[in-house]
Amino acid sequence: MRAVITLLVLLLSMCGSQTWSTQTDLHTESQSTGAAAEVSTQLDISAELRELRDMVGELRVTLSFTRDELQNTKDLLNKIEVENDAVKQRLVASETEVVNLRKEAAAQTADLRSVTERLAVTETDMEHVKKDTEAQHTDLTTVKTEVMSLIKEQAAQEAELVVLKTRMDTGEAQVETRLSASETEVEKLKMEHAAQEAELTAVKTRLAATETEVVNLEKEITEKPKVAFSAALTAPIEAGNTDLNLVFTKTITNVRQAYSNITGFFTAPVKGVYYFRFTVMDHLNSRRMYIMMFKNGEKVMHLTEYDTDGHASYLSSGVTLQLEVGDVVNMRLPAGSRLYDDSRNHSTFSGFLLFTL
Ligand SMILES: [Ca+2]
Repeated sequence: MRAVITLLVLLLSMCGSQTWSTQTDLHTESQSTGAAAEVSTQLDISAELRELRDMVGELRVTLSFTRDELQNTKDLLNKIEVENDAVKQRLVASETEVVNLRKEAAAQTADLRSVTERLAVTETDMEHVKKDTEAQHTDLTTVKTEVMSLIKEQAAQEAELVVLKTRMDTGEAQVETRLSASETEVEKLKMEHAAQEAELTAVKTRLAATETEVVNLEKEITEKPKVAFSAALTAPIEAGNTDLNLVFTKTITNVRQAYSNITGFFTAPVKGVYYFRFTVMDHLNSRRMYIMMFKNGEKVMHLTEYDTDGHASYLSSGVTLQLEVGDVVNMRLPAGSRLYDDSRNHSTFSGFLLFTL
């Protein structure tokens, strides 16, 4: 703005100076020539006036041009002012930014100090780490030596392992052979075991049957009537003119009391099959010995022996009889016959139940 005003003043002063200088020149020339040449002077003045008018016209054109230029300058100035305001705003923003940057710089400075301090600590730690690393390096060397030793040992162990594997493979082959043989034997034993189990089952079945039979037999024996007797004469006896009913008075055995040592009769207590036997003795010389057995009064047996030497001879026999309850059996001595006995039981009569019917 100041520059524009200065320019205007300069232009005006230039126009004034030209006018002044012209007037001055005119005054000076009029003094020099004097009034002598008044007509020519007036012509010169008119010429000069026209010249001045032309100059004024030129000045006016120049002024108009200057005005336009001034207006352009004003517009430029306004534009510059607008730009200046924008620049100011940017400047304010920049200043604010500068303030912020300063703050950040201060903060960064503080951080830098902190980092520096930490760096110092880190460097100290680094020294320690270096020392530790050196120590570890020494240890590492020791460990490497040990590792080399271990590698050698491992190689030796691997060689030994190969030997052991070979032995193990051989052993496995032998074991497999033996295992196969054992398995075959096991199969054979299993079959034998199965056969034995079957046999055992059969034996158990038979045993059970036998046990049942034993129980039944025991029951039968327990429940079976028990009849048995033996008796002896104890002394010599002789029949007269008639047959003599023999009474074996000395009872040796008499289960169920079916034999009577008073009558000499056996009386069947149950229906069944019985066995009877007898033995009689005498020592005769040229004489017959006789003995008879009767069932319900009917003769069952009649035996005889002719003796000549006077020494002991025996008649002995037995018979199986089927008897009903109440049937009787007894021994008789024919008339004129005799028998001998003493405490030694040379002459006896025995009988027992075989089974019931
Ligand atoms: Ca004899």
